[in-house]
Amino acid sequence: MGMVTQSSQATKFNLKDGKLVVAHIIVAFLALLIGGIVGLLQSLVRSGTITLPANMGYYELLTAHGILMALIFTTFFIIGFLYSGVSYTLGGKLLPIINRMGWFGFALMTAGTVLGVAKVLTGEASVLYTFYAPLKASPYFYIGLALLVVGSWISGWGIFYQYKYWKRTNQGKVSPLFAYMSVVTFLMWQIATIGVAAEVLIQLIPWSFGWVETINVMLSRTLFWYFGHPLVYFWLMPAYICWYVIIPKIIGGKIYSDALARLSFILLLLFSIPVGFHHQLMEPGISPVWKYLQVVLTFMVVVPSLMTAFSLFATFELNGRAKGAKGLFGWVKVMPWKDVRFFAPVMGMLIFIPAGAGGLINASNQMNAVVHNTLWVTGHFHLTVATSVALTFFGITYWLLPVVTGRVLTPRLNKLGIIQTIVWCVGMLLMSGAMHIAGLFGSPRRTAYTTYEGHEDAAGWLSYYVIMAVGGTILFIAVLMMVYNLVALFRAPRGETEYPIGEAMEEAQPTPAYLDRWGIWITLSIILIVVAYSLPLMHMITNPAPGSIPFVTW
Ligand code: HEM
Ligand SMILES: [Cu+2]
Repeated sequence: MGMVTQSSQATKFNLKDGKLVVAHIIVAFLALLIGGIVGLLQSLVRSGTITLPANMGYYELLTAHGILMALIFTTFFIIGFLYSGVSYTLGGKLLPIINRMGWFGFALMTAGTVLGVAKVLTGEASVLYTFYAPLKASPYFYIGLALLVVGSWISGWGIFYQYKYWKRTNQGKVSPLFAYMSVVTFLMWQIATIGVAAEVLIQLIPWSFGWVETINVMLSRTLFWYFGHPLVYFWLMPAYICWYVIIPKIIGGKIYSDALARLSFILLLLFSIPVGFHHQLMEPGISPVWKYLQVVLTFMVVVPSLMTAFSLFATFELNGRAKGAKGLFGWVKVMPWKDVRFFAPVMGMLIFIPAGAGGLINASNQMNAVVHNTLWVTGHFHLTVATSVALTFFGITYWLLPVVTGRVLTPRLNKLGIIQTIVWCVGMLLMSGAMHIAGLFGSPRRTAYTTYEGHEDAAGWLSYYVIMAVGGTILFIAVLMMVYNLVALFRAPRGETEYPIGEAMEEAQPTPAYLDRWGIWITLSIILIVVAYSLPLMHMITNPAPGSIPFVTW
């Protein structure tokens, strides 16, 4: 196995596949727009600035926001982005059957989205995006979610199949890094979504139709978080693909090490699934032994995270030095800060440093007891998914949309993109900062405006809620700017934009063949899952607490 060959890479993007990518991006940004409107309303309600009309509940809004942002915006964008890179790097076009699978997956996901969101907006599913039992939504809400998951499976299978086809027709060659990472991402997704599919199909749907009377609540929450933690890595891994593969090309540098990048993705596959209990640390009914084991496995994710940080900064520094930068930090100055394709994802990366530190706090049993279910947690994931991931996705959009539609990013749009990124960061630092602090003072998440009967603790939270509302308003402006920029990208001048795929450094070690031995990695992943989950799951099933009838509390 020698150098990373990208010989089969096309020079021009296949515009037929481009349409599929565009369709995913449009749904993603529609979700961002509607989710943004709802987010703004929430931050205004919480601060007591506005009161909702009597027929609209806070939980209705919060459910819509969580679903549209965390599930719809992310999943559609990710599939569009990964399909674009798979089409471009694996032969220059998707096999016709895979293009059709992509459209079929898209159709199922869109149908599921419309059904699920409709049920939320008609007030039949105010169960939040975690849809915890025993809160009960309309069965059609869960069916919508199931369609979303099944649609994403079909798209994922398309990626596996295109990869397999490429390997067969390019024997002996190292696969393109982008495609490899896409396969790992969807393998992880495939294994993780089995949990939520089981919860929805076996437990929630029969129970909400009334076919069975009660539900095993502990089991349902455990199945949810078996999926819920890897979900956050499903958001993150595509952002890492941009950081590892795209950014080096944009700055005119090289990927530090192809093998290291692949290994870090394998570690993410192994250590993102058997760890869901770190979301259930405060729950009774799970023995501390299993919580302890899963927390240890959680902290293993530090390894691929630091590998990622190391190789990104190595790429930056080596590239800076090649451009003549001197001194310890001289390379910082020669980075292309005025290029939104670099600036937006890099702001995401920088914010990921404090965001990740917050995550270590959340995952630590004792400290989790302090922040659990407070606004701190909401502040945390607005830094991770709503900034690190979202800004990276925005940064991708500024070149991806021109690539797949045969247009070019104009200097004016680039500038608007930079401004949009700055406005997002300012709004988010205010909103998320206030959430973190209010949370440390004990303010609960997921609550509308209340003074708790004039309690003095609650009075102390109010000024932070006002900062949250100001930040939320600024953020909403940034959402509108992003949507404006997206529309402008569709009307940008025609021309050719290169798909920015980085290449590995010449002197890097050759990529070892064992990284492509999927059997080994899937087996290892399953072993870890079995070790971490089988006994506690068996315990929950054989010694269940009394099952719960459904509750509709709104
Ligand atoms: C205009 C931009 C945004 C604003 C103003 C905003 C505001 C808020 C507020 C005020 C809350 C609720 C706090 C509570 O009562 O617990 C919230 C929750 C949430 N937000 Fe955002 N947000 C924005 C963007 C985003 C983005 C881009 C994402 C993800 C990609 C996101 C994901 C979430 C999630 C998952 C929740 C939790 C819902 C729940 O607890 O069930 N938000 N947001
Ligand atoms: Cu987690």
